[in-house]
Amino acid sequence: MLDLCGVELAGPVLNGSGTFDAIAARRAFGDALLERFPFDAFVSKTITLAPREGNPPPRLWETPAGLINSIGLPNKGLEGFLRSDLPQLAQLPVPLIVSVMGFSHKELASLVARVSERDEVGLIELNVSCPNVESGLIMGADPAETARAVEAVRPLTTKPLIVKLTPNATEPAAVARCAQEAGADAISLINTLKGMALDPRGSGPWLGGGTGGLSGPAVRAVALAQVHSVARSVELPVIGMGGIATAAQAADFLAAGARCIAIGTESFRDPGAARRIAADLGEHFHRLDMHRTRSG
Ligand code: RRO
Repeated sequence: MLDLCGVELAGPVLNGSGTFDAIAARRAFGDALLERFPFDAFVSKTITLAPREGNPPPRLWETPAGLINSIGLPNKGLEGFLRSDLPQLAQLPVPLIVSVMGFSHKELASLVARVSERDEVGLIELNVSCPNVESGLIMGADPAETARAVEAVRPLTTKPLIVKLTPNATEPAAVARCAQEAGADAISLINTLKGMALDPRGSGPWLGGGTGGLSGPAVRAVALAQVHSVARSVELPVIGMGGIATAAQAADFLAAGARCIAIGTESFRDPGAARRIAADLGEHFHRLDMHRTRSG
């Protein structure tokens, strides 16, 4: 068993928020999904206070070894989530992490307070790093803004708060330190890197949202460097992700200091990826033991 902020997990493999639709997978695979659930904790797609349609299409662009998305947070809104999604996610056989994003402190406070009332929720992830919002501003790119957001919601819940960092920051470790001082319980990173593709038939943007967020193997080296730096800068547990597609790569993130790892884009290519990676991870533990012995 592994401890994540007082919540027991059977292993270190999570999903990246928004990269595995457990409700649709349950519809497709039935109870077989629950019997062989791929993750040790499940992170919901980010929810907002009001329902959102998301960005206009096209929403995806494939790059060499990566994917740019501009999904734009489509979701049922807080009340719709609590009414229809949460009861279904609560049936999953692993702890539940609900990802929330507010466009203001007031919105974030409502989200955290209401989600926190529900016993089905184990932890709350504050997504301060979505690249696909109309304003173009990423709150988590600024250490002081991040601290203010965490301070605003910390008194509202006793559940562990995970702060999801953006790689689009000058110094992610500085943001992580501010999140820690403001009362965060864990840090997750990376969200996607801001990217763009042009329409091959013209000179305008391909994506309906203009720009998007790059993920997949293309970002893995960036993610690994940031996880390594953040894990050395805070005492909090770190959930590392960014382009992990094999157990050896997952082990790299654990060796870099992550307590848990998350599988994102690889699950779109292979929905069985997380199970494969979890099963193969054991072969790499001797390397992690060596790392822990070396780093004391
Ligand atoms: O919905 C999205 O477009 C989205 C979100 Br909320 C996020 O956090 N990261 C991302 O790449 N896309």
